Amino acid sequence: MEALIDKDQLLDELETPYTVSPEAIAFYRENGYVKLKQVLSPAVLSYYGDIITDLVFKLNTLIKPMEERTTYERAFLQIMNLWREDEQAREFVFSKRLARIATDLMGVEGVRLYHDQALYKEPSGGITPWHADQFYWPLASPNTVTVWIPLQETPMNMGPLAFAEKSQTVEIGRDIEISDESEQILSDELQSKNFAVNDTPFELGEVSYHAGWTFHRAGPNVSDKPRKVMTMIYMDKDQTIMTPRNSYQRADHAKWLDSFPIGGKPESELNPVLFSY
Ligand SMILES: O=C(O)CCC(=O)C(=O)O
Repeated sequence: MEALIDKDQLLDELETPYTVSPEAIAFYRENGYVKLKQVLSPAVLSYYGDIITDLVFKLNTLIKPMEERTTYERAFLQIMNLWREDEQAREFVFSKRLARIATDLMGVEGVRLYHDQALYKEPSGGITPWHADQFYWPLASPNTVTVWIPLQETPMNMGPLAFAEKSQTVEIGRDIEISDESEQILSDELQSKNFAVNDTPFELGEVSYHAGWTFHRAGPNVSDKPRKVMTMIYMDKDQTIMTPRNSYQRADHAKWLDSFPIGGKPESELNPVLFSY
């Protein structure tokens, strides 16, 4: 007999605070990322994971065979702002538990959503090349953070997310988009500067938070199952929009910030405050 799902209990979990230890906060601020265990229960991951997976396969338009894809296209199926598509996806994305952790790690008063995205690395999917996310965002301060939520246990053969520790503080490669070139240049740079890399599996329920300027990558998925991941990108609620520096930032300004005025806060309905003290 199938177990009955207590929806109120799932919703309650998404709202309930998770205590981030002072050590975890210090680790995040020093290293530009942190991995936290037992943030979400198997029940929440299974219930919302199914909803997210259905949306990914319904909305995905990338159906070319792997051999015909670019490196970026081989890395994952990327479906954005699921919260605008489905009421239950919105419940997950609007989790106060997850937004509060982002707030505590950055040490700000509250956070807004930049956007969410599901990142599904298919079986035989390739590497995610080294990159830093904030290259893509026209946001003035470095107070941005992404929560990376694997919807299943993620051993090394599925391509867990890996981080170059303390790399958020160095101004290398900040003008490089995700590509074979970024993988080559950044792995050489990061190695020559002796950055330690954390490349470890994720348990079920474990999530990571990484800062917008922290360099990260992921290996290929050589397993026979998709590596299903949901992410939310948060920004300090007092973040401001800056003049876009490249074509990606111009596109993001229109798409994710509703072209709100440069110099002001991103206060459009696309960027709700998800947690505030
Ligand atoms: O999931 C991946 O492979 C890459 C994730 C990533 O780059 C991100 O969430 O910023």
